[in-house]
Amino acid sequence: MAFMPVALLCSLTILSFSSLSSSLSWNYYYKSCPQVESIVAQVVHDATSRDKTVPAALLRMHFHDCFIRGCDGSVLLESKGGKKAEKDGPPNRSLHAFYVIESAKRAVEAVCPGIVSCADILAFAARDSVVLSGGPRWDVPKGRKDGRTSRAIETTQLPSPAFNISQLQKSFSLRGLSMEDLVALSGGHTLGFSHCSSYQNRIHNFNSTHDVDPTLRRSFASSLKNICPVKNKAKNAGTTMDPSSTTFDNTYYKLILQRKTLFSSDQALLTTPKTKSLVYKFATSKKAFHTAFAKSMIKMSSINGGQEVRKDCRFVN
Ligand code: HEM
Ligand SMILES: *[C@@H]1O[C@H](CO)[C@@H](O)[C@H](O)[C@H]1NC(C)=O
Ligand SMILES: *[C@@H]1O[C@H](CO)[C@@H](O)[C@H](O)[C@H]1NC(C)=O
Ligand SMILES: CC(=O)N[C@H]1CO[C@H](CO)[C@@H](O)[C@@H]1O
Repeated sequence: MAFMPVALLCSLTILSFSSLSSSLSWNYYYKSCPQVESIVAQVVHDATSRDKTVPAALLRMHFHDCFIRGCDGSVLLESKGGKKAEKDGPPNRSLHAFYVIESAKRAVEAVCPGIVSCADILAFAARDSVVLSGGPRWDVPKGRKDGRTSRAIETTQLPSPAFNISQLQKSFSLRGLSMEDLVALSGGHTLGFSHCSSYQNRIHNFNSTHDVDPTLRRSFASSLKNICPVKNKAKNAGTTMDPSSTTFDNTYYKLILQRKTLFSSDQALLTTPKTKSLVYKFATSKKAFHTAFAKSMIKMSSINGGQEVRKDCRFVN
């Protein structure tokens, strides 16, 4: 699998990014841009009232940003010349709503030019997205810098939906994240939508003995097959992550227990005693999920990277 060599090569760099996280602080913009969080919250709120898919998009965008080169806004950069940026790498189909971050940045620049990084704006926007969807609120550590590099090929460092538990554990631990972080953060899948291509492998030609992944509930697999036929499939076909896909509740964990989640990586959380007991805990208590999610988001969003404050989130200075 192409994932391994890249991941190994990059593991050292990723570890050194996470050790920089102590450079973040809670009151970073206290004097230089006290209004920044309310400005971003307003932009995210307005965008969400026009398009309900915005919160899921921004939450996932922040995750992708943090997992590649640390949370440094690398996901926001445009491809330049022949050099394709992360945005144009393979698992980019669900990344959208970049315009929301760009418009928040413009609004912030109008008040405090050159002060607030795009990476921080994305971290605020991800938090605001969760709050707007009925999830927990947390204080975002601040002071990230924007990076100057974004490479499409590096999106292969993102965990794949076909990953098993050991592959997921490895991907998270390379970034200083634990199994508890893995279970809590996977709860982001209570929001949003997935295209057929992300779970097609589970419902057609799964392996040489099973056409359909036997860990999927049969009735659920049939409905997925109707949405995603092998042939004549609509390019944008897919399904919501959970029936309450705009609400930040704990339905996702209940669905795992019912074998009705879309990805092998979701179902894999039942395959070790430790992760399984966390799935039970979060399925039983929305409060426990919310508390754990907030804590793990602070950890994930503290994986630091860049070196400048970009003027425009799409281009390096
Ligand atoms: C554990 C490893 C993870 C894997 C393998 C994974 C994989 C995926 C895949 C394949 C999709 C669907 C893409 C598509 O077909 O459109 C998706 C969507 C999504 N993911 Fe994850 N993900 C993981 C972790 C996370 C984390 C940590 C978060 C945030 C905390 C997150 C938040 C989301 C959201 C909100 C969506 C819906 C996006 C939208 O509707 O625009 N995921 N994920
Ligand atoms: C997970 O997948 C990897 C790579 O295919 C394999 O080496 C490993 O044994 C698998 N682990 C489990 C727990 O299935
Ligand atoms: C196919 O997958 C099922 C469920 O994971 C497993 O039990 C079976 O051994 C697999 N078959 C092959 C040939 O790998
Ligand atoms: C929206 C977008 O940028 N899509 C790109 C995703 O990546 C593929 C290549 O893997 C491009 O062909 C798409 O244009």
